[in-house]
Amino acid sequence: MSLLKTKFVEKAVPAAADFKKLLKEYGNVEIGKVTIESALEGMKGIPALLCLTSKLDSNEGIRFRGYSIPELQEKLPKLSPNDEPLPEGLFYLMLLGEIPTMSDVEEISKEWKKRAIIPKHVYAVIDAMPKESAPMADFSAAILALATESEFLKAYNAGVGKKDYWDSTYEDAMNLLAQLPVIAAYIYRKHFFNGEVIAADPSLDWSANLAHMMGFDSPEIYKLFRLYLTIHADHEGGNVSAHATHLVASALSNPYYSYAAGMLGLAGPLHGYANQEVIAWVQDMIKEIGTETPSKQQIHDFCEKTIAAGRVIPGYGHAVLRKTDPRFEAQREFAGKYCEGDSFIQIINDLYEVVPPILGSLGKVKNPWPNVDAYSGSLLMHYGIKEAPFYTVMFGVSRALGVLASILWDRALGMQIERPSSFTMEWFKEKAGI
Ligand code: HAX
Repeated sequence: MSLLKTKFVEKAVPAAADFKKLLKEYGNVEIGKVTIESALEGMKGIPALLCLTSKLDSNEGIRFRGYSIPELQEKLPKLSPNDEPLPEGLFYLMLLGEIPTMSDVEEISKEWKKRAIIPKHVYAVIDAMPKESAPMADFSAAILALATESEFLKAYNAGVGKKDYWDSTYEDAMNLLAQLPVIAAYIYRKHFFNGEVIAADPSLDWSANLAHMMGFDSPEIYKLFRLYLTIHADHEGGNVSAHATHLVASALSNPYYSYAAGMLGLAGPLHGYANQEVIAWVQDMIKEIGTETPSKQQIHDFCEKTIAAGRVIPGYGHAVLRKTDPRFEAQREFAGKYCEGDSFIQIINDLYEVVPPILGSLGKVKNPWPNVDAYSGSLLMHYGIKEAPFYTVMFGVSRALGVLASILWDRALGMQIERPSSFTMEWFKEKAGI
């Protein structure tokens, strides 16, 4: 058994006992109130989920097992002091709650390289998708096609007992994490480079290999991919992709089905698709204004026009955050270091000045500040990855780290099927005293 798996069992066994004790002895303790608004407006704020891997504070932003993004950049193993953290290390941290050593990270890296085997029929499924299908549709279809390999499915069908579900889930999670960059790069090359596939380079880490297989090789772009795949990995349990993965897994669906469900949620414009929309929207702005260097007043007028048309400004606002997203800040810092003089990035920076007062003035937007998606596409564009429809796939590769670590814990703790109650409109009206 690998060190990671051994350590996981060592932690999972006492944690499962704690979980059972909490339920048995304190199950009837009240932990929050539910209002008509919280129930009817997307269940926001209702304390209803357990998430071990990360926690989102509305003002401070995300912390992964207690560590902020700048702390991860300082503490997680890196290939050199000025590099970005290796996401392999973040997976270790999210799974075990401990900062790994470089040798822990190397072990994961080695294991993922060994497991990165894609059965032929998965490529056939991707090839069979029409050229017009969105890369996220190809990605989700490929993940479902991979489920033929599910160790969980095999173990379940062989009659394995509940307490061992985590074991085959672990195998599936590790296999999927190994397979995803290969699949993502294959989809990228199919859509935008006539299907000319580039083989993995065994000397590269997980992130650099994704860049390499997509056709991009430079120390700076490898660094960007390490940052990108780190910051998109997790955003506690209630966001659509994490919650969908957890919900579907709660029905004992295998990790492939569960993660595919999460990806279909990530593909929505109010979630991960926003990273594509930002680019399309800024490109429309450039076209309409007729210059790649619009003034702040011109940007302001275009934003007002978007709002007047009843549309949202993509990349701004958040269901939980109430300040600028630290994932936005991390990318802005990267751009400040490496992308000086880029006119597209200048527009993204100008939007940061222009948009918040406009959204604030509407009086209804709870968070006028930018989220992760406001910046990510512009950085990829800077390095020549101009195909925005692919961006959500990259987000999805990263998000796998968090949601798969989470469903592993769901299995280890023996979590039950999720089944909240729903009520009729009459019931809500009666509660309101109408
Ligand atoms: N532009 C214009 N109006 C906005 C807005 C924006 N960026 N953000 C919120 N609003 C509007 C809402 O549409 C809503 O209007 P109505 O009452 O007329 O329906 C009102 O302000 C209140 O919304 P809210 O409570 O502030 O925000 P929600 O929690 O309902 O929604 C969203 C959060 C992220 C979905 C929202 O801010 C939005 O649509 N943003 C733009 C899309 C986007 O960037 N999505 C990515 C979010 C981060 C993420 O998940 N990344 O993957």
